[in-house]
Amino acid sequence: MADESKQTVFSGVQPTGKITLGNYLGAIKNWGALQQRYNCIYCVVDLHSLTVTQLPAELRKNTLDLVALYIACGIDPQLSTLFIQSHVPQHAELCWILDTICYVGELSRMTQFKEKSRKHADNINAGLMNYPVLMASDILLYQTNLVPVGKDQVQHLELARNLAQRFNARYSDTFAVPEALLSKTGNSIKSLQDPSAKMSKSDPNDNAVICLTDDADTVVRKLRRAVTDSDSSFNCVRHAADKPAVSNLLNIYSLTSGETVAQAEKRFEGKGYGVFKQAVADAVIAVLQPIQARQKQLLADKAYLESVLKTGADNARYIAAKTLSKVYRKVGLIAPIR
Ligand code: ATP
Ligand code: LTN
Repeated sequence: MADESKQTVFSGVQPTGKITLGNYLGAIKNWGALQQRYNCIYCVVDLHSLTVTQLPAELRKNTLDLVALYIACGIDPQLSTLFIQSHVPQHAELCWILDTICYVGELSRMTQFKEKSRKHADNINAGLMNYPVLMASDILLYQTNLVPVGKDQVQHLELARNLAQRFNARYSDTFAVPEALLSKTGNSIKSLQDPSAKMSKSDPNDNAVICLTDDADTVVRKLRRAVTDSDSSFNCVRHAADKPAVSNLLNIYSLTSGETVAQAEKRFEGKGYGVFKQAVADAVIAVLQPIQARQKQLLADKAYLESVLKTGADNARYIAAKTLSKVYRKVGLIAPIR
């Protein structure tokens, strides 16, 4: 059960497509380290993924794969609450209440909504627009203080903060007001083909993205093909604003090898991009291989995964129900007759 003296951390990833190195370095990698200090709640946000078209069988597989991946990446179900969003009905229920205090204008201004509307022009559904309200519900149900995410989620988190403050002002103090927790160098890993775009699961160009499931040969090939910067200091491995592609590779190297960027710049001085890219590949492979092996092992043990998910959802439901009944009472709904 939750230790009341600790602050609460909540985060989630959608079980859509292949999880990328960006998802790992920007979010999941940082979750494990928080488990001792905080009450951590980690969720596979399957309801969010329905905002774009999914094949049901694929969604089911991706959801379980992601549960196993969380554990393989260091989430310890003994220390953290790990569950699937749709197993806790309070997420969708709070979402309805928060919908009624959220303005359409706030949602239509969201960068992710605009981008996804462009990408999925044939399916601009109401859920796509409402997506950040469901995310606010995820966070606010657990009285969350800190949300470890990548930079692209800061705008959504700002909305969650606004909704919490708006509800608190209107109905008296109910929700904790959460803050984003950003990784210093990993909060925005870029595409290997275009350093002005983030590395994204839904990028149609396979070479732009390293997936956590990629084997060693694939990682080497993708990094060999990664673009570098066409500046006068060709073949110079330096972290600088005018070298966004090399800086991105340096960030990836630093986060996977454990060396600082400065140490890496020194190591690759005068060595050229070929040697550097091979070293980045080696560091990435050394991180991915044990994760892949552990994930495979976990997926072979369905009974264990199911027991983790049952305990996680029971625990989450208990906390979520407390917050939701408070919310229902404050807005004037009559409590069910028992
Ligand atoms: P999509 O491409 O479908 O938008 P995504 O790759 O952004 O998906 P999400 O499930 O939306 O994946 O994101 C999960 C977590 O990973 C979030 O905390 C998000 O901020 C983080 N994240 C995603 N991409 C990156 C990236 N390139 N660098 C750092 N963090 C990232
Ligand atoms: N919108 C997030 C996924 C997400 C999330 C959350 C992250 C849904 N609910 C709650 C943190 C906290 C994304 O990464 N696209």
